[in-house]
Amino acid sequence: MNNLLQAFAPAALALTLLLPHAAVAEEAKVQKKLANVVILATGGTIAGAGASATNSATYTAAKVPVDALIAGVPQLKDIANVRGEQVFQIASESFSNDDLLKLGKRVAKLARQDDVDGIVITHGTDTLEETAFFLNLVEKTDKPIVVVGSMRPGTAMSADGMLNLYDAVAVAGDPSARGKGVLVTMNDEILSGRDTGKAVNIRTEAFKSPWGALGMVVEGKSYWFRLPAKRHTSGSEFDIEKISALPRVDIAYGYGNVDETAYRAFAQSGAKAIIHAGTGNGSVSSRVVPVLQELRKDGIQIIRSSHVNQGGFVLRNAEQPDDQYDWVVAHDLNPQKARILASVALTQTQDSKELQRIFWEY
Ligand code: DAS
Repeated sequence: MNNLLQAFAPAALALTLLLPHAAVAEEAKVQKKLANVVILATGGTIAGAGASATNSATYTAAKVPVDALIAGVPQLKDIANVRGEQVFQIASESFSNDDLLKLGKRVAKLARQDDVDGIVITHGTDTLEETAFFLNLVEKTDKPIVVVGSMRPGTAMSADGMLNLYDAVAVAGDPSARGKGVLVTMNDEILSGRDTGKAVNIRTEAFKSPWGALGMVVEGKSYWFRLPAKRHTSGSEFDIEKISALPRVDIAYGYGNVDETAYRAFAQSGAKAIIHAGTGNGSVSSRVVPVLQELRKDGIQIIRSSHVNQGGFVLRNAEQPDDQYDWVVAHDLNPQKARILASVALTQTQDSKELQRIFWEY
């Protein structure tokens, strides 16, 4: 018996030495701390439902509740501890300034919690770019905030919402996503909330940035290639906690045969600024220039942007004498993003030179 024991002793010894390590390694794998990610649901196509699997474009948005969205992607529990809140259940074309404030304040409260590592917002794609930019301006946190939508409802063949949501949770729980501003995950890409926009309304590859994606998500792993250059989140001078209302800012579209009607209507409705969504370089029809000069004299801020798709770029005193007229230019921001920035900036200043600084910096 002794010989038997002696023969196995070294192996037994090795086993006793190895087992704890193997067990610990297994234990560690099982116990690998998963990030705590909160999903704030607001509606949109990602929560949409159609009558059949062939209805990829005909469906009703904002039907599926957040817990069903989470249950629809069981793999989420492998990459994060996820819980959901239903903030709204609306199609995003119906978002209001009050909705932006309510959502922004909820995000800020969660971001302050030590048991929250990242936040995902499921959102309709129509105004997703506006909400993402708004949060980018006013959330004083470095924690990842990821806005995500889908172009097809979950009931359709090749629905894109499940993977978009999986990617969003993966990025929101990834420490490497900290400090990169508000992000958007769509179609495997990680886009900047500042400059991404919906460029196509009928394909899953719908969101573009004129300056390129920040990175990619592949099988739940983030790959980064560039960083935002403009001020955002914790580096922003704006704070959602200090904003109780967003001043009215409207957008008037420039086109051939345009006249003063829309601009005057917005002024009479109390707009504090009018975004001129101009042709080309933010150009202004000769029929409209005198009206904008008059409205400026009445105290309304005039901001020239461009409605060209994917990358308008408006410079001061090009096309119009902005210095002489005391107008502001929106730089590379499209009209709907210019509206968001103007509204946030007007909570802090009425000075057109300060507004122009803000448009250069954000
Ligand atoms: N109506 C669109 C919206 O809610 C649907 C979508 O694309 O999400 O923005």
